[in-house]
Amino acid sequence: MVEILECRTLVKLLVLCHLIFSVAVSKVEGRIRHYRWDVKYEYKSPDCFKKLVITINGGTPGPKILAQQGDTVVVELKNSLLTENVAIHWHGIRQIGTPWSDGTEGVTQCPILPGDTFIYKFVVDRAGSYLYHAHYGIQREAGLYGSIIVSVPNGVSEPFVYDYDRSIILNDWYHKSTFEQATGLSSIPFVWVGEPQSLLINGRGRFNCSLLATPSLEARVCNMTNPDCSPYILTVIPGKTYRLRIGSLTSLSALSFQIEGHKMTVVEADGHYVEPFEIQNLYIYSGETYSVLIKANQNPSRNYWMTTNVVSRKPATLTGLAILNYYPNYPKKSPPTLPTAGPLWNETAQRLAQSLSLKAHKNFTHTPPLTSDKVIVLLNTQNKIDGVYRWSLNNVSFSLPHTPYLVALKENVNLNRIFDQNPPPENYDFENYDIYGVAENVNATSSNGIYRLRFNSTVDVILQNANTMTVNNSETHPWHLHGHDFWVMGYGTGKFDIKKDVGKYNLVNPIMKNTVPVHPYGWTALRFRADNPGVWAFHCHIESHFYMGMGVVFEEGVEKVGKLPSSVMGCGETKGFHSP
Ligand SMILES: *[C@@H]1O[C@H](CO)[C@@H](O)[C@H](O)[C@H]1NC(C)=O
Ligand SMILES: *[C@@H]1O[C@H](CO)[C@@H](O)[C@H](O)[C@H]1NC(C)=O
Ligand SMILES: *[C@@H]1O[C@H](CO)[C@@H](O)[C@H](O)[C@H]1NC(C)=O
Ligand SMILES: *[C@@H]1O[C@H](CO)[C@@H](O)[C@H](O)[C@H]1NC(C)=O
Ligand SMILES: *[C@@H]1O[C@H](CO)[C@@H](O)[C@H](O)[C@H]1NC(C)=O
Ligand SMILES: *[C@@H]1O[C@H](CO)[C@@H](O)[C@H](O)[C@H]1NC(C)=O
Ligand SMILES: *[C@@H]1O[C@H](CO)[C@@H](O)[C@H](O)[C@H]1NC(C)=O
Ligand SMILES: *[C@@H]1O[C@H](CO)[C@@H](O)[C@H](O)[C@H]1NC(C)=O
Ligand SMILES: [Cu+2]
Repeated sequence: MVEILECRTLVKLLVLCHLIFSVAVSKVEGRIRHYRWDVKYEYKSPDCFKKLVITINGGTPGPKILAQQGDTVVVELKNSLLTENVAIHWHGIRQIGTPWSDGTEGVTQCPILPGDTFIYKFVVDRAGSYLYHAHYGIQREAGLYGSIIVSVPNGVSEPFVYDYDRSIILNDWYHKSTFEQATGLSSIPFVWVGEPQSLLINGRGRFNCSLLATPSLEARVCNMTNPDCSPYILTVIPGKTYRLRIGSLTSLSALSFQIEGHKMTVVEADGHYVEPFEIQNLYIYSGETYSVLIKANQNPSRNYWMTTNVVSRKPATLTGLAILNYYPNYPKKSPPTLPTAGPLWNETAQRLAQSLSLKAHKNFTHTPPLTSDKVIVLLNTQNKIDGVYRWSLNNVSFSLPHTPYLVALKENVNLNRIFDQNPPPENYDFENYDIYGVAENVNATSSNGIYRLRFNSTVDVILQNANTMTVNNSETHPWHLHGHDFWVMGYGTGKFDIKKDVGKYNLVNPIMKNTVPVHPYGWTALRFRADNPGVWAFHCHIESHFYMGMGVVFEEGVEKVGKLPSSVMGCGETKGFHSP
């Protein structure tokens, strides 16, 4: 088989070579989707306020990856950030057989150095709506993200029909740099950046420049007529049905999304078909994707607001706005109404109800194993270590090693020098922990130990929420598992009861997902099969929370992993392994 790397050396023949390669393999294993990305800092004004953002080929969000099930995606990524490392995670792609392409710095690869070009190569093995984003420090917040759309194979139909397909990425946006924010998170005293300045819909938002201390002096920095921040406009043809693929990559916020005057029917979640249900507002957590169908069946002579607003935290951010426009009428005109107010931020019961409504489509149900081999309860708490604010699981706050686990474990280097060989606590006494109060002693410990799972065993993870270090406060955490989809076995409020709650699991039609929220003072139960050889992060998708230790790492079947490309090595204890 022709190797893509060989193609690369024939610079002049690249296109031809690529074509031959694509044709040669198209029958057997899908096409190659080749992308060349240049990642760099540029001045942009996504919400009218000019700041340094990370772009891919000049844009944020970056280019949309379009592929068909079975295709191989090749992304040749050049790090042109000059003074900053980078790594990109392909969120929702399981990386079966290519765990080194997961893009998780410290877990599956060394960071990509400034000036270096790194090649990600992986198969998109299941149709659906996915995302990609930076996975190094809190770099995602600088604007390094985009979407991946995988279509069904030719001749295969989906359990719903639509005329057009559009994608919408939601994000929250800060004016402070990632460096300033990260430094604040690890400072004594703790420096918190606060609520985001704006919400972005497809990379566009609107910050009210009059809110700056000296608006007239800052007019060149914050300019509300800058075309960068004109709202996203979705133009629809009257009578047609649209599939909106909606993803969220917020750094902090849980969101609600709604379209004035239009109901939405949920049909897909994280690449799995959903038993359809109709909603007025979609609750969406960072790292999740949904497809909803909307019918363009309203009065076409006016425009409608599409809005997104913060839920779960007391909002201090203006509603994000976009416009739904009926062809061929006034595309740029603001709707005649005031933007629809979303649901109240503290309607936790409604959000739990929507989580519970998500069931696998009856024709696409994957029955979960009826029992599990291992149960891991993870108590989610906010803590301090040596006076620094942290998040912990079972009183242990996660820290990344300097040498990626995958490389360390696969190359049999001296593991003791790389990470703590004790696994995280397996039988932590969460039952006697008061989840409603602030702990008397908020100190926790730190570790980079990992869970080593028996290959192909069935693992249950129960996420148990609790109070933070603030009285009467519990936050929503969206948990994301790399390398797998899991079955969502159940949600509950209060303390998980191992005796009673296991009996209430949905064994009939649980949805499979890769990201799921644990609601305030509640629990969420997941089940997955440890059948993907590799080392996989499982973490809260709030950028600052993972940075502050809210994650764990699972290893399974690492001995079955194929030969690692040397491009993932070169840092820490693997310096010597970096050979061309
Ligand atoms: C589900 O499967 C049944 C039986 O094969 C079929 O009749 C029905 O049309 C399918 N429903 C959808 C929505 O695909
Ligand atoms: C922007 O803020 C100013 C000052 O608070 C306020 O008077 C104005 O109405 C705001 N404009 C918008 C569009 O929200
Ligand atoms: C604001 O942006 C508009 C449109 O790009 C431009 O014409 C105007 O000069 C800008 N104002 C300032 C103060 O830079
Ligand atoms: C929700 O928050 C509002 C203030 O933002 C408050 O008035 C209301 O009582 C709260 N509702 C619940 C159910 O806590
Ligand atoms: C928590 O840790 C700090 C130092 O980081 C220490 O001063 C304090 O005594 C500890 N608290 C308890 C209750 O152990
Ligand atoms: C967490 O660990 C710290 C440090 O070892 C200890 O002082 C504290 O009591 C532990 N807290 C809980 C709730 O287990
Ligand atoms: C994994 O376990 C399942 C169910 O027990 C079994 O059907 C399958 O063959 C196993 N796969 C491997 C690779 O061991
Ligand atoms: C916390 O909640 C409890 C129970 O609802 C209430 O009695 C108490 O006053 C609240 N405390 C604060 C500081 O809000
Ligand atoms: Cu979190």
